[in-house]
Amino acid sequence: MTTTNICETRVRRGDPTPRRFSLAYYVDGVLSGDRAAMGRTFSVMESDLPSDQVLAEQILDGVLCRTGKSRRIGISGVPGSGKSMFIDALGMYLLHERGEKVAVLSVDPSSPISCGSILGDKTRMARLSGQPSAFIRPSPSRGCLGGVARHTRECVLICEAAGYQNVLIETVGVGQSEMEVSSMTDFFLLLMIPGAGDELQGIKRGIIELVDGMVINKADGENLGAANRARGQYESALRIFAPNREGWTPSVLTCSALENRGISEVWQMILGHLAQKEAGGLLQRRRQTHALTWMQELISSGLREVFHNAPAVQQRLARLEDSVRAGVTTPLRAARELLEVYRDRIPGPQSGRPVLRCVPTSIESPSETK
Ligand SMILES: Nc1nc2c(ncn2[C@@H]2O[C@H](COP(=O)(O)OP(=O)(O)OP(=O)(O)O)[C@@H](O)[C@H]2O)c(=O)[nH]1
Ligand SMILES: [Mg+2]
Repeated sequence: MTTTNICETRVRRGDPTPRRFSLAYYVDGVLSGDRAAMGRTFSVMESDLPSDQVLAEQILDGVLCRTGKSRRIGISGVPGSGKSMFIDALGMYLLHERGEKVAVLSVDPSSPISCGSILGDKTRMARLSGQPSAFIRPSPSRGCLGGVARHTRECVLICEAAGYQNVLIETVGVGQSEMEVSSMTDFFLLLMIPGAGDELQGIKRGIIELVDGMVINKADGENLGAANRARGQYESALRIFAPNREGWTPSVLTCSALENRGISEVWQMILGHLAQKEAGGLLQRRRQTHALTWMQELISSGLREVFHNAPAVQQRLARLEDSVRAGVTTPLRAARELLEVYRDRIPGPQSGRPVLRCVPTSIESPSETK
């Protein structure tokens, strides 16, 4: 990549000023698997700047024809179950035993307040992070619902376009994030640990129903017996809670990420599941559903943003919130008023012109109804 490709836009958002390159730099860089270009592309994807959002869309358009060919694997489990170490072991297996490239999108349990990203995961993937055919991107979860980074889906496409055959997504085990990760992956793997009680370790039934496969990690040393007992228990639980989903009953395996045992068996289970789904056309349908879910989510979040930015809404929102907090107005009425004031001020097919239908209440000032 020559410096002549470098442009052009320097976008300001306080300090430090993010440096931006030409669209061709990002597209060509991603398609050629240039790691620096990939990292920069992720920064564009994760940026809140409107100009970056336009650029991100253009980059995705530019690489779209090379996406969709990877295996997308979600890996979840209670904190400390060994997800990072398991990914480290699985990644090394894929690299060295199968000669395939691995991208890891790691969603850190970062604080919603600091919006920071802890560096722990790279150190817990010590072997993989040093490999030229592995790409690890810990993403700040930014405190968004469920903790899954907002732009993980875009990042998956970037990794695919860059030629990574396997994209592994580690998620924090906090309920909603499992739903999100399962809605963007071909296979959802749940990691458990032995000896944490006979029950399902606080894993909710809803999550069990998402599971395509389960692995009892840390099946080593004195944990071995407990791991095998847990395996039997989880097999029974899955037969009850997730029987024969899409023609597949999730298996339960044991492994030790620490000792590198059972990793290839887990991968064979994943491949078996994917092959079965592909043959029946289910994989394609699952991805189509995921793409539509993504579109719907973008529409929802876009509408929410437009709604909250509307001056008419902003004029009323704080007062109505106070009123709801004080118990003077019901959330139902407050939401209806805000939606009405928003809808009626936007010229649309029904209204044709902005009309205010909302009846002023005691909590509104006269100026708000103008
Ligand atoms: N004995 C044993 N310990 C393991 C194994 N895998 C991971 N550990 C240990 O378990 C601890 C947690 O491992 P991580 O890989 O960080 O777990 P995690 O699920 O990614 O943790 P969070 O990202 O914080 O939720 C570490 O101390 C690991 O050394 C294993 O197979 N056997
Ligand atoms: Mg981890």
